[in-house]
Amino acid sequence: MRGFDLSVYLVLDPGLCAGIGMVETARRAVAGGATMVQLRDKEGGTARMVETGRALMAALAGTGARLIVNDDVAAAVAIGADGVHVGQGDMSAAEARALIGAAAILGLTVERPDLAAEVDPGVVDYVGAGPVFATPTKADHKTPVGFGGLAAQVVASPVPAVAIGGLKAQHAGAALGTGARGLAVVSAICGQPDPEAAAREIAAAVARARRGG
Ligand code: TZP
Ligand code: MG
Repeated sequence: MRGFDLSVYLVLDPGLCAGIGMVETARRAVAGGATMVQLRDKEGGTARMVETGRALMAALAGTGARLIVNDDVAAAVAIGADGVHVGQGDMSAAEARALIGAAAILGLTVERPDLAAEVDPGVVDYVGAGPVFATPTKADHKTPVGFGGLAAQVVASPVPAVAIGGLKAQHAGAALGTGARGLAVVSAICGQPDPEAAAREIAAAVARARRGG
């Protein structure tokens, strides 16, 4: 499997990134220290995903940041993305793994400790755990679990976890204190006046948290 670093995981949203666009947002965020980028476009359809995804691959080439595609495995394959992220209501992790191959990175959303405990580490590479806080970014998100609930999911998971849901740089200490490896964010970077600075602030907070302070 390709190596990956969950420290600063940017989830793109076409609406929130509308100003400078998803590709430019990702480029600037990675310049600021984002380590992973997820293309998440619920309305665009596969053709738009593939077009944007190819532009993202070009923008991220040589940076070391990984490109993950949300839900659309066919798009991920067409893009040649580094991996795929599926949720509980999507294609099963086993099915996604069969389609993307052994070398790709596979992420799975877990929303409860029992779902985290069911994860097969031979199939799934990382989990997205949360939502920590309520967020307007995802209208249908599950009941927020707070850092206590996050910890329960992280501890139950046999694979590394990235925390998600309303997170900002100031939450890095609490999130990493649960054992999570990083912060997944949308609005803390997308639509910010300076996405590079926003990513840099989160990266610095994660690095500080990892040092224990
Ligand atoms: N999954 C759970 S919460 C969420 C997703 C995709 C959205 C997080 O967005 P934000 O703006 O970082 O709160
Ligand atoms: Mg999904």
